[in-house]
Amino acid sequence: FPDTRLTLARDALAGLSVGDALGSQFFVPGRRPDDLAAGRLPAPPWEWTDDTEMACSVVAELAAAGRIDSDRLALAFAHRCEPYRGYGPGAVTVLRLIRTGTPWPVAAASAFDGQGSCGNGAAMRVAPLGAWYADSTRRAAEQARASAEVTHAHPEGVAGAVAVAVAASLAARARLDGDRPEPARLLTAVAGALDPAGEVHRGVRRAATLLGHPAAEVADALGNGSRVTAQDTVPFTLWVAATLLHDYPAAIRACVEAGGDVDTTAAIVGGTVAAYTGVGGPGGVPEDWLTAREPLPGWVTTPA
Ligand code: R7I
Ligand code: MG
Ligand code: MG
Repeated sequence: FPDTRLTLARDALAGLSVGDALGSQFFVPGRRPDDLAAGRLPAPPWEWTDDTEMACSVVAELAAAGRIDSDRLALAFAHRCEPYRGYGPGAVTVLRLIRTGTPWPVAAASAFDGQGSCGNGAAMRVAPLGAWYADSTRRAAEQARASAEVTHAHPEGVAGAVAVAVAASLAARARLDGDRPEPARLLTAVAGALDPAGEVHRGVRRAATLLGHPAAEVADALGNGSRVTAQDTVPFTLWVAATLLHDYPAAIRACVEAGGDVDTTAAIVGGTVAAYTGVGGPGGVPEDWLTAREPLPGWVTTPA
């Protein structure tokens, strides 16, 4: 199983990074979502952002240690952070504190006047971790929590990460089993892993009632990430992933058309869907999209 874990996580990372890099192209003024629908791709290279940089650290940590060691992950996030990659304002501060010696629990708890961050940054980087734990949604949820808490102390920020990791775990498991999971069952299983008092939980439950509705209406109802929080991002992304789990390009187009925090919705959806479809092949991450994406850092493609 160890080689399988790495393959699944790498495929999810490919889908996440292509989603992030292509999605962020639509922040450029004048880029129109219908160009993508018509098959007109932005000119390469598509540069990836903080979503990919942090996901690479998660995968590198899993490959090196076989699990999440929060202390090591905090240092990896802090030291590998290239500030121009578009990090959220809370994340910039938390990572600077960690870099200058503040223990991560103190740094993460200090964000947003002591509430901790409920940004979508813990969810955006976690799909490959879910794919790594294709054999256990329980383990995926527990390790997602450990990976989230390093920067996101707010319970909704953590819940967003748990939700995405459980979805990616189920997606990868379905791929191994040759199954095609029912969207409703997938969303119900994700909701079952979350605190029923939380907003992310409520959003995922609501997503399950909107299956079959037009994506634009669903984005309107659930949020498209424009507030950059887990609550406003994760329910819609899991609706897209559940609905289009077999079709990576269509899933990414749905994110681009919905607008909002497109690099991050496409990163979450891309990572989760690619855990199921893989790269190349029918419905998978297209090879020419992968080539157009800026190469990933050497430390994740060829680990020591
Ligand atoms: O969560 P985080 O790493 O941001 C990730 C996003 C993605 O879109 C990336 O592509 C990148 O662009 O940034 O960074 P944070 O700064 O911790 O959180 C992001 C945003 O969530 C903040 O700027 C706030 O708008 C919002 N937010 C909160 N608002 C009110 N109260 C996060 N926590 C709070 C809060 O407690
Ligand atoms: Mg980003
Ligand atoms: Mg973003």
